[in-house]
Amino acid sequence: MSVRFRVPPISSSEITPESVYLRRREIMKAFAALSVPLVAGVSPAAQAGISTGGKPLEYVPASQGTQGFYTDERLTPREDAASYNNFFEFGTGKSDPANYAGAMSTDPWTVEVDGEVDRPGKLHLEDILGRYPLEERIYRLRCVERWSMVIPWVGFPLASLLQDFQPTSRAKFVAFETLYRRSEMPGTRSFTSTLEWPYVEGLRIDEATHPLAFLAVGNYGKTLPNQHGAPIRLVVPWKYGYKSIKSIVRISLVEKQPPTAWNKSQPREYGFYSNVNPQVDHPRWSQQYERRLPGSLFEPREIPTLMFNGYEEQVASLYTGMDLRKYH
Ligand SMILES: Nc1nc2c(c(=O)[nH]1)N[C@H]1C(S)=C(S)[C@@H](COP(=O)(O)O)O[C@H]1N2
Ligand SMILES: [Mo]
Repeated sequence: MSVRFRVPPISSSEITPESVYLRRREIMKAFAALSVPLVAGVSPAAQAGISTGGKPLEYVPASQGTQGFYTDERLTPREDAASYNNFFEFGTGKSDPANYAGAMSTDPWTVEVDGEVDRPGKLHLEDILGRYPLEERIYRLRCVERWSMVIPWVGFPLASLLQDFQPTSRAKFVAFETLYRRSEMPGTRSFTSTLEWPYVEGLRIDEATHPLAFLAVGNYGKTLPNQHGAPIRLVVPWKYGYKSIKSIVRISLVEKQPPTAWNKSQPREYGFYSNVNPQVDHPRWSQQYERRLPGSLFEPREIPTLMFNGYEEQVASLYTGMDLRKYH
């Protein structure tokens, strides 16, 4: 695990100058309203006044370190990361979270830890911030829908929190649950989503305690904007994005494999493991390529998807002997 983790750098022809890029929907918008001027050098999301997060955090910055904690790929600009999200509690559209998640109140916030632990209990967000030293991790995150980003997260290893509650020997899996507050979450009141609420996710205990599994309380140096899952969300960089559950209120150590939101909704399409795997197609599309955001009509920035999202060296041993087609 001491070998420095590297990925091939994106060639300069793939890098779109800031002043040139326009995402598809921005172009559509520009056509729809030709009177709207586009200011060179400022992204459309920034012009639209998207909230990109709150208070500055103190943390150890990411360094060109080991074990996949760092990549020197170009960061996704924070305005783009904060305006193209999946957070179905606020709607199914990519801009719904940026538009509606502001209504979610995140203070006070409590995370309950229960189940197969010797010391069940609750942590208030302030306890969490006081207790766990914050560090930065620059991770790729790849959505099952084939877009990907590179985001500097601020947080701490999930393993540190789990350890404090002393899992028993029967704790084989970790189940996570998102806040479910209908009054603040229009997507949970709509009939267009097939998900059940609250949104739930799960990991096997050895996945959850792997050093790459991260609880983020911020990104780009500040507390999380709500659309990214404020005030605390999971980041599991070798799995498809939906495993990285947002706005967590409960973490339960359990003996049996827990249900997960997407698997319950469409079991044929979404398995429990959901490791990024270019060899295993989604039933409706290939997973071999991804589009690194921000892309544009002119430069889609399509790149090959890597096994375990490029974290193979770090995590492959978790799955030795498993048929990754069957356990997808
Ligand atoms: N509670 C909750 N968590 C969620 C989701 C969601 O709809 N609800 N969407 C997931 C999906 S599909 C993705 S791709 C990532 C997106 O994270 P980001 O918007 O911070 O990039 O969040 C994941 N976490
Ligand atoms: Mo996703």
